[in-house]
Amino acid sequence: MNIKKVIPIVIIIGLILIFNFSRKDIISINILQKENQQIVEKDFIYNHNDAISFPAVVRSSGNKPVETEYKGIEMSKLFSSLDLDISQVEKITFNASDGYRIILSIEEINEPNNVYLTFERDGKPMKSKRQGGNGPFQLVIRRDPFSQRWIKHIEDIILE
Ligand SMILES: Nc1nc2c(c(=O)[nH]1)N[C@H]1C(S)=C(S)[C@@H](COP(=O)(O)O)O[C@H]1N2
Ligand SMILES: [Mo]
Repeated sequence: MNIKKVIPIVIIIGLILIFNFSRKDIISINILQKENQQIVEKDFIYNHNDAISFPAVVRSSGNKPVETEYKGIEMSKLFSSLDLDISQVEKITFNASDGYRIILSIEEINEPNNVYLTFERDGKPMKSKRQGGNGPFQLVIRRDPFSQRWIKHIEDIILE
């Protein structure tokens, strides 16, 4: 291959790399209830008045349990701040970008200090799956110590 053929290929590869690294994830969550859809932006969540920090033990496969600090909003408080009427809701489905899904009952969501939508771990915003993190948003169920239902990369929340 001569140099005149190689240069355009190198330029194209370079452009693809630049494009990929500069691409920003759109950070938001979709909340769906019947025919209504609400997009909750990251700024609303990051600056929420009810966000608190709490300790948790993270059990990730292949690793020792680690003590961490999560920051998040109690799910029931997030719903009230969004003016959602959850009086008729029985179950809440969480869908993640990797296809993982969990369903919680409204009773569990309403248990005090249990179910949190988290966005920060050890003082840093959680990274997306593409960037190798658990975020941007992860559910943390404090009374579920084995963390199978701590769904990472939440995309949609469906109220039924
Ligand atoms: N989106 C998503 N969340 C998830 C999972 C998953 O595969 N995808 N696995 C669950 C399980 S079984 C556990 S034990 C914890 C920790 O998973 P990890 O071992 O992949 O870190 O995350 C939970 N949340
Ligand atoms: Mo697991």
